[in-house]
Amino acid sequence: RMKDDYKDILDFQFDKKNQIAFTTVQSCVYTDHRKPESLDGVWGFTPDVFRSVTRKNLFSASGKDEQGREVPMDLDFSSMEKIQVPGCWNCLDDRYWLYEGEAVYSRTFVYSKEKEGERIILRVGAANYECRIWLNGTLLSRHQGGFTPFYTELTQDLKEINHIVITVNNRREPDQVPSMNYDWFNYGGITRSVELFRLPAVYIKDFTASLVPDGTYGRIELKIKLDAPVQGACCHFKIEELGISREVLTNERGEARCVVQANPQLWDCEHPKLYEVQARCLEDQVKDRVGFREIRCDGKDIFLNGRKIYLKGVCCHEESRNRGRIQTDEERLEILNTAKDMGCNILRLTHYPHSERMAVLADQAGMMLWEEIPVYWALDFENPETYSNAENQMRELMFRDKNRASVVIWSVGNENPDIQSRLDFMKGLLETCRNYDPTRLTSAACLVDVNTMCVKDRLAEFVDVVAFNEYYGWYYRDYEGVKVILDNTSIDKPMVITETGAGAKAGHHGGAEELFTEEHQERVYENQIRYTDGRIQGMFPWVLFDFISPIRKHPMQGGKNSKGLVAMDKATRKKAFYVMQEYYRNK
Ligand code: GCB
Repeated sequence: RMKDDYKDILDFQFDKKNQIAFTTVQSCVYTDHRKPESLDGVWGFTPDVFRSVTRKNLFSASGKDEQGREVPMDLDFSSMEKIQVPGCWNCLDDRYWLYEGEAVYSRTFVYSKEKEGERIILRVGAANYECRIWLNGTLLSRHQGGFTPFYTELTQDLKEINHIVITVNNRREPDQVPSMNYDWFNYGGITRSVELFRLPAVYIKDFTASLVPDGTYGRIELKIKLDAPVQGACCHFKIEELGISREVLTNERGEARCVVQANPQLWDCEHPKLYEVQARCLEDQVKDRVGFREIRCDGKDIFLNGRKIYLKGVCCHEESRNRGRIQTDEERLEILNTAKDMGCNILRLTHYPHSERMAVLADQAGMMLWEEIPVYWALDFENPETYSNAENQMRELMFRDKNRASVVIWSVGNENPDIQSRLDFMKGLLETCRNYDPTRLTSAACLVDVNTMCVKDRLAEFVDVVAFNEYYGWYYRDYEGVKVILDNTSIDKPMVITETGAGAKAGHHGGAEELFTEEHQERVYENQIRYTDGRIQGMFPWVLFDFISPIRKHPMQGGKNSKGLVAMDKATRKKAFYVMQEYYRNK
């Protein structure tokens, strides 16, 4: 036994050494028309506290372990418990509600080749938090970060009948992004779709269509990148509705780019006009529906297509009524409609990337989006691996949503301590955003100094829009605090309040000074409006819907953050909802 235990340790080290870098190795343009084959549905499932399934290689390709014994000995894949993908294991069974650790997913699929040279790429929409993928016994990839998609090429390891094993581990660790402590529920599992793409030998890996942000509203930039450095391939760009048809040859890096004169009807919240944009190159073709708009700041103001705007926002987590992180398009439309009905023009999708479907639907609905990564509260800012993980999550998010006109702000963090390592960390992220995407604004929820009562955060110098969270009337009972902060802060940039609010149990009534009543929440919002109106460029109440949070243990909260303007049923509107509705509708 001693020997076996020792062997386990060696296995584990072996496993560590063989971990594949977590940055996106493969990627491909993901749009509706690519028509992937879905691997969603029922998978085998088992929690694996000791990680024994992967450590002992229970699914080895030869069917034998290193000592020649038959495997699996301790597991029968065909009789595993069943789970739905996408899904959260926490909702599968009460036994798993608080499970944080590794779990194994398994299924088989049939592959039949359609064309010589074709390539098969697997896309996992999101798996929280660390994910490893084995195909027919071979470890192919590893990814960290619970909310962004990643790609793995399967071509080399495919057979006719294939066994795919995916491990997902949602154990919180100090060096992760987010780290140990946060105010939302740590749902585990494969939480978005798993799909297979059948692509030609050389395919279009990246595709961008955007308005050139030069204030003329008359130039569109179109770009593609092939996944191989093929030079001289003809790329045909087309936007039929605008009469645009252009052929460009790829350069030595396999990229083609052009800027065309155009006079598009611009995308905005009232007229969310989208155009079908196509690119064809070699044997591949991509299509997407894209809106063209310009967002920029000048001094203290924010302009959409040259028109000054006020951000009538609200924050929102990604959570369904009873399926954890998993939402349907109907539920997403319900969120967009509730926000629209409140008079909003922007949603802050906190505190991590929500499903790409939300951005697609927001494009169609005419709702601007603020998107962010979970650089939340304290992280291991000194750790270079933590940084590259955060940067990777940011890149994956930008790669995914860069053609969505609705997304106007990339936010790199929320309420992080103002220490030097954090400043360097954030400056790195902001530079990444600007270099990758000059067509959007950057922001972060900066810190308020409650002693000197002003926004005081070195990060403010580096973002386009200075955001801050404040809870005057709730964590600090003095309603006027926010006024004092605005009096004391002088920053020549747009300032927005990215969080403000108060807890209220839906249906609980009482005096306006009684905590957790709808009346108190109502009063908090009335005061917020009173003290901030005309002095800031946008506001995002915290939060549209109540949500589950393990740190909310007051009996009035019952395990939920109850600062929602609407209850968790997503239907019961609290009194404060109507205060914001009246304010936004008239603004
Ligand atoms: C915050 C956090 C948010 C919390 C909120 C609260 O500042 O950014 O994630 O949920 O406060 O309710 O305390």
